[in-house]
Amino acid sequence: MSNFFGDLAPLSFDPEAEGLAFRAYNPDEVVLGKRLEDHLRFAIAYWHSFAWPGGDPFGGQTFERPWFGDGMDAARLKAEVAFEMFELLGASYFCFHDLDIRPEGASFTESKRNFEEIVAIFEEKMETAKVRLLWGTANLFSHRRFMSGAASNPDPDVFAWSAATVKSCMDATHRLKGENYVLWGGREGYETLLNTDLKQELDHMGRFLSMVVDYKHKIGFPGTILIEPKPQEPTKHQYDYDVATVFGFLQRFGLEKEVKVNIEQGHAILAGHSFEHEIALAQALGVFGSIDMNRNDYQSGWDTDQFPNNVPEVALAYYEILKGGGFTTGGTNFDAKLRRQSLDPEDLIAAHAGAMDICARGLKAAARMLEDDALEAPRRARYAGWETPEAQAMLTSDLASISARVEAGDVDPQPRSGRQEKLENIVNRYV
Ligand code: XLS
Ligand code: NI
Ligand code: NI
Repeated sequence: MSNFFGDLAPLSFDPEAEGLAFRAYNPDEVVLGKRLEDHLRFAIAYWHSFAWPGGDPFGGQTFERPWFGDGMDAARLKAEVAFEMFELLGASYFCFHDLDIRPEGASFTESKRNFEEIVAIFEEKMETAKVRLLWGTANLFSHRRFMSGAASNPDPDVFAWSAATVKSCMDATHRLKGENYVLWGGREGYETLLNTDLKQELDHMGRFLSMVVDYKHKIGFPGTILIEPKPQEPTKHQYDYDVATVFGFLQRFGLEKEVKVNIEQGHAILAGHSFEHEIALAQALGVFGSIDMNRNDYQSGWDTDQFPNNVPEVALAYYEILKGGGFTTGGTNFDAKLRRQSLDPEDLIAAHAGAMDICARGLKAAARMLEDDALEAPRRARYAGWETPEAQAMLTSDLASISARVEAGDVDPQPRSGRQEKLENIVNRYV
């Protein structure tokens, strides 16, 4: 026991509790025939909760954690505390990058040895712990070697280093029975076109991803490979800009059946979309995988990674997820960090507990909207004209025959209300 969280007891569902508890998230509550926990599939992000020191562009570390330091002892203590927090929160899953869990070694081999030692600790803890691995990933953006990208780096040695790193992270994810493997192309993009061969970089990224997919099949990893779109930050322009861009990229390399997307709320906002737009589009294109649940400050132009705190917004996101049949291998990963003044160990617990409650409320509202056909009935009515035989026949005919019908006077468009305000009122009855 690390005693980092003092005498805090595991949280339970208790809407009347004085202290820390779940007020809306009852994991065993059955919604649409499934336990809430199995719908939401909550995951804790190792990087934000245990590795992030609380810095911002103008200030350094604010958190003082007993495990901050470079050695393996620090990494072991960090793992200890992480699993304690997973237990306190009853977390279903966690997610990590290689760099979050191990110190950087003097060589690739030493880094890999450090990494594998901690992975072995995770494996042992997971034999008795409830928590499972939602996804693993590689940090191919923090170290200076990645300053010009990973798979898109002009230096083939960085491409090679990245490939070796992803291999080791996929091996670890497979070993820990992870349900997905994520690629977020942190620095896959450019700062200036003046020094960038955009076509070559995209081709290399396509080749790299094909190798990842081949390796998945080679080792028999049953999980899903996910790409996490983001439009900019850290680079000025990122190649995996949004869901539509990623889908075009996947199609170009014939990978649209092999790879799905992990959609993050804050990244959707940065791309000028809503979260629900990105989810709905991924569902429509057959590539919806998982979500990084957070919230972006609407006044800041960067990825603020705050814990979700807005039921109506979250409800619309889960609405699109449930409408598409819910998560399969994906889940709700809290890619969210405390504000840098939130120093207390309890702040970490409160942040997650509050976020889990918000998500539970959002998902339950979404489920009720679906059950009542509250939005789908008017949506179907809006498209009902397409159910007639003449309308269907038009889709397999041609411009000339359609034109003949119009010229014969058989067609008479009548504008109809889109009823947006009425629909918004309906949503507000649920949230
Ligand atoms: C950063 C990304 C990152 C990914 C994992 O903006 O959200 O945290 O989720 O590499
Ligand atoms: Ni993310
Ligand atoms: Ni992010």
